[in-house]
Amino acid sequence: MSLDLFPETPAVTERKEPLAPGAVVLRAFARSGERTLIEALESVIRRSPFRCMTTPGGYRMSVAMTNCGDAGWVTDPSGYRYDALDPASAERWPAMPQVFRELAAHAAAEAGFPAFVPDACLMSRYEPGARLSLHQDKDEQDLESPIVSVSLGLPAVFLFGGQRRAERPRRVPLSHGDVVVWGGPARLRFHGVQPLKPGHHPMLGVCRINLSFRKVR
Ligand code: MD3
Ligand code: FE
Repeated sequence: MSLDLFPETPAVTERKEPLAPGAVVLRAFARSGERTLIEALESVIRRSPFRCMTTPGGYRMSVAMTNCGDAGWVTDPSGYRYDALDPASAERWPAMPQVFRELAAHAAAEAGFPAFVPDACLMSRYEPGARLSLHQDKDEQDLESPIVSVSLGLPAVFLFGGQRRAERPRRVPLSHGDVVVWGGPARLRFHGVQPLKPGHHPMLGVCRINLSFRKVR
């Protein structure tokens, strides 16, 4: 047996942390296969680049977004919706890479949601200062399915609120490779992301990327 003092791939310990009924954090779950995941992400954004969208209230979001899969979440001055076409290209969103689909299904199963087949993946890029204010995700027709979210790059503080906006949110730190599954009674809880702190990530540079997998139709 050899003693490897300097392994090329450091060992990562996956841990399952229940957050609330229906919500579980799978720490470091996306670390194995992270290179393939990032290559797939790069191929999607070559066809549908990140862009800052405008809210119905006329504000430009600080988070830049894009999508892959059969449907993509978009916002513009006329409202929020899921659309089969990327408004920037007038073409369909890039297909959801197989590694994305497999990671989402595997994480959902680990959290007690077998047979999760997402048809949309909203991809969000946070640069230092970018934030997401408290909101609910309820534009999806299928509220029985969970949402699986994958955090990559710089760490962020996730705000996990209650069923009502007024409930004070818990702060949940999320870092590179963490996956969260939100389903059942947690599905409609208010949530957001605190302004991203500056920093540099060895694989993704000066940003955090979140992939959120949904079943919208
Ligand atoms: C918690 N994105 O895109 S992960 C969003 O980290 C969004 O970029 C955050 O909220 C991010 O809408 C959070 C995804 C997420 C999605 C739905 C949820 C977290 C959730 C529903 C209930 C509770
Ligand atoms: Fe959300």
